[in-house]
Amino acid sequence: MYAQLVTTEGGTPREGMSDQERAFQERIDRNEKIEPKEWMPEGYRKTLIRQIGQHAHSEIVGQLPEGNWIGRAPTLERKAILLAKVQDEAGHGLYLYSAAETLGVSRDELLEALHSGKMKYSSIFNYPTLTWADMGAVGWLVDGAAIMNQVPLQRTSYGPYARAMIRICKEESFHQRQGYDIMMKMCAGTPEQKAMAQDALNRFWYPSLMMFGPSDKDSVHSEQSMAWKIKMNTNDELRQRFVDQTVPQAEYLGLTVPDPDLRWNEDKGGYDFSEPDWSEFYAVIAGNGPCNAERLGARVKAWEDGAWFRDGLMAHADKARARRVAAE
Ligand code: BYC
Repeated sequence: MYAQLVTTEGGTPREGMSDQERAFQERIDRNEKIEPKEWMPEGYRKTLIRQIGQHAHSEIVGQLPEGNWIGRAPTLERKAILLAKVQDEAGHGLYLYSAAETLGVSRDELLEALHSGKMKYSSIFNYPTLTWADMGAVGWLVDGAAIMNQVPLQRTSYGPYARAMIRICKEESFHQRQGYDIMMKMCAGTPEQKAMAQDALNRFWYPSLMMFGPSDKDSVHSEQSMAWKIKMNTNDELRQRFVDQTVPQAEYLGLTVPDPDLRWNEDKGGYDFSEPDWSEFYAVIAGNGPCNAERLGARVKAWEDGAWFRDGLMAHADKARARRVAAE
């Protein structure tokens, strides 16, 4: 069932389009939003299910590396802020699963695909969070990269996805600021605290660059997804924007971006920088990153531990339905 839903078709050349497909593409070109019950090409629907589903999974798996620090936050205030952020990620997952459901896939099917490894989630969450400074780096860099990718998605062509993104982006900017605030505090602290902040930047820099996906020449889906306005920018465009925005922030903190080849390029009006190690990226998305097994194991356990609760809800819903039918 799931394979049928997510296998992305290899693109829709305009010249081979049916009248219906051409009319659809013209709506996209006019920036009209596509709504759930309207006709859409099968490939468009499947690409959206893949992307929105992966995005939803990233939100709920993304709770784990930070959830790891709630019990060890250094102050009550930091604990309350981190708790709120991690709860927000659960909310983002719910908006996105709901948006995916409007395309005809159930939440259970999506979760089953996550748990069986058929569906991906963002590579970044397969890296460990080793120190409190990692909470700063994750908020600053990971949420910063997420915002860079997600702000343009507020204009994506599928209505429910675009609308979910508006609220998510508002919350993500709070997340990014709380991360940067942790980094500022640590960089203004003792030499040991500043060294922890530098170490966190060193470990999270390249994995954050990988969040934008492979370089454009290797991106499988970008061309078709951009024609359908499911994606608004290429992976490399967003990665460049992220580097240009983040390097001055690192300088303000007095930290060094771990890239000896990082240089401002006057001609292009942006930084030249080293590419991530793409073999590491492909290993991580194939399931062989440092924490893949742990992350997936935690999600599967949460699903199994919650079975009694789902059963209870269903039993209640069945009883309520039976009472309604009896009363009619
Ligand atoms: N991780 O053709 P491409 C967050 C896969 S975190 C894993 O360029 P596409 C958050 C890709 O799926 C961010 N897999 O793909 C922050 C494809 O494989 P399949 C979540 C990746 O889809 C803080 C293959 O590589 N955000 O929100 O056009 C706390 C070829 O790539 C990754 C979103 O999901 C990766 N980094 O472009 C909590 C945003 N990159 O599927 C949560 C929406 C690529 O063919 N998604 N792959 O097997 C997107 O914008 C796009 O899906 C991507 C990839 C830019 C990520």
